[in-house]
Amino acid sequence: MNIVAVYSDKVFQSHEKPMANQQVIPFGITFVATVLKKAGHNVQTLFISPATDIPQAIRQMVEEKKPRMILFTAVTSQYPVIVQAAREVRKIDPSIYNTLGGHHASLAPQDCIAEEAFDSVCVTEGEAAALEMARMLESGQRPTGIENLWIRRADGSIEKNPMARLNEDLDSLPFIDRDLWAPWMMDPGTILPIIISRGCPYRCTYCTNHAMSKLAEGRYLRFRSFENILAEMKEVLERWPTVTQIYFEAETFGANLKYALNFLARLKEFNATRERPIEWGFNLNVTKKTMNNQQLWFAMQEAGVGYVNVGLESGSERVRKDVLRRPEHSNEDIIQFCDNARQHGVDVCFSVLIGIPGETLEDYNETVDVVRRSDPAHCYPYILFPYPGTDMHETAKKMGLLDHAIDNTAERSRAVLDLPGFSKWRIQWEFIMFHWKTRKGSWSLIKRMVYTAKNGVKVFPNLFSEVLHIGRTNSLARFFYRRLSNAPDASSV
Ligand code: B12
Ligand code: SF4
Repeated sequence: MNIVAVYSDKVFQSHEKPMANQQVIPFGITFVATVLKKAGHNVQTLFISPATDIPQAIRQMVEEKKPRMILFTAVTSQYPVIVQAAREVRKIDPSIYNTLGGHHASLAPQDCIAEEAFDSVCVTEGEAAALEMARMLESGQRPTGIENLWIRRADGSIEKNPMARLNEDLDSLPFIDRDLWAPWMMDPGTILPIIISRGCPYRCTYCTNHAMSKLAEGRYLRFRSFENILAEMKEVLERWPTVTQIYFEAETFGANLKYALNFLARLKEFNATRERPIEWGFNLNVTKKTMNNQQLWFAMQEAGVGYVNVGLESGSERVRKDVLRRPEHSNEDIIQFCDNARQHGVDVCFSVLIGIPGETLEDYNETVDVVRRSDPAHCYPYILFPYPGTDMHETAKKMGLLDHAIDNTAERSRAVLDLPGFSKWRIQWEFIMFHWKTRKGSWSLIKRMVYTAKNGVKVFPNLFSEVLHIGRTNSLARFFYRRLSNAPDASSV
């Protein structure tokens, strides 16, 4: 059966090849598409960006690929785009079966199934549900009685099926089929991500994990075995021998320290067999288990870990503990963590939230101070966006911050909440001025200016994408950008 998987994003690299590299492959829908392909279906993809003429792209896709079923996925901010695409499909051929999955669908299924352009909505994991849907459609039946699915019946009523247990054996899943996105990708052979786990043991209020963990029975935090990951690594490196970096996607690598230490020892062995060692990257939380753990730092150095992504989120200990429910640590711990990383040759890349409900300008100034004192190699500021289904969304609602519709066109770079102690305009200003303030004394004036201008442009994602497009297609612009900012790549956002 012909099936098309549709994914959208607010940023594009160039009009012809909107996806930068494998780092932006959406794992969720790709797992679903891969199991369908392995079951013998003809699965193709469509990527939608702000440069896409949606009616025209959908018409062309329907005419050329003749799908019987379309898989849609969306984060909250992309949902309106995906709805528009699904409605276009309906207009052209109402017999095509539209199904939606992903985090927004899982956490707001009642809203999504109310949208008539979708025939069904998948809550949490979708591999088994999609296989069953495709089997029924292929045999001429209307999908019904499938676990994890909310299905619109012919009479318009909604069938809410029970939830399946989470898949606790991640090794049972196939390796994602990365070639599915090849037609849209600019640079598949430089850096690639490998997903090594699902779930997270923490319950941060602004993240979807605490909400997702309540939806289905079964162990929420699951890891793949190293053997299984190694087999995927070998396969992808054979396919793209030019790859120099592998990013292991796990919510937090240090969640299971025994697993992490064994993993690093195996990576060291792996790199020892290679002429050109691979640089590794992970997500890592600052916790009592990780921050001063010399065994862990030494193991990372030996394995060739180049960088770790760390969620600082706020420099206010009160905001971290009482508002964000972050794993507990002090600001001094973070500074020590960064020192440890430097000593072991590991770059730290912070992410920081600005405009958190309950945050004041004074709290935010503490963030600036902690970033300055920690001096991480990279630091990305994001403006908080409250996702439906999360505790943070409830807090924002109770504070009366969501009484108006919120703008989702520039998620995380455009201020959406007007806080009592931190106005919307001030949040926006601080986002733009982030590098200017935090890198005073550590970066050159010109580099601070380039990064400040870059954050200013990010407030307008279409403009930002057009700048990326010029940077990608014009070698002079690319040269100057690199010289001025000392940035690894124009695509790094
Ligand atoms: C890797 C990752 C990325 C990658 C890949 C993007 C992607 N869409 O996968 C990158 C770096 C590009 C990225 C970017 C962004 N991300 Co992100 N990302 C993640 C992360 C850490 C892992 C996602 C993942 O692979 N999970 C594992 C897979 C297997 O699970 P899954 O995605 O849930 O998929 C399963 C089911 O949902 C379902 N399913 C999914 N799609 C479909 C479709 C159909 C038809 C069916 C039947 C089933 C189905 O089946 C899948 C397999 O079982 C999650 C956090 C998390 N807990 O998952 C955040 C997360 C998904 N990201 C998030 C956000 C907000 C973003 C950005 C908007 C950030 C930004 N401002 O730039 C962008 C949006 C990109 C986009 N256009 O979607 C939020 C979404 C919250 C929300 N409710 O909207 C999350 C949940 C993190 C958070 N803060 O809570 N992200
Ligand atoms: S540690 Fe990270 S992934 Fe885990 S719940 Fe907190 S924000 Fe989400």
